[in-house]
Amino acid sequence: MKSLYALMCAFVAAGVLVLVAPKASAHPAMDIVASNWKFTPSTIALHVGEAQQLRFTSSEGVHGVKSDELGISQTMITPGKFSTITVTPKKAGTYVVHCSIVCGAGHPNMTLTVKVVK
Ligand SMILES: [Cu+2]
Repeated sequence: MKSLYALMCAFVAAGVLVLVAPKASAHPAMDIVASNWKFTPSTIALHVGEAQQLRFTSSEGVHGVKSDELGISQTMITPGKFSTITVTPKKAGTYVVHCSIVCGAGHPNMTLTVKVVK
């Protein structure tokens, strides 16, 4: 069951990569590293209406991100790979994005804070 879920996540992540990869961003890509059990950096700032490419990778364990509010579909983050997504925030505010894949003891507290400013 667990491996089926991982496989589904892989397909979803691959689909996301194909869909967003060709889009250009006005800002340089931002690198975010997931590990057990945190995102580094743990807080990022984005601008309303401006596309930003986020490149996720993992230094330890399999993690994920997903945010309906920010338009981030389920994206798996695995060691040795980059998962690149483009986010264009619609509304200012502070969004707390939880790791979207159960990854162990620290999973419930594993968050990425996204501050969207005008
Ligand atoms: Cu997790």
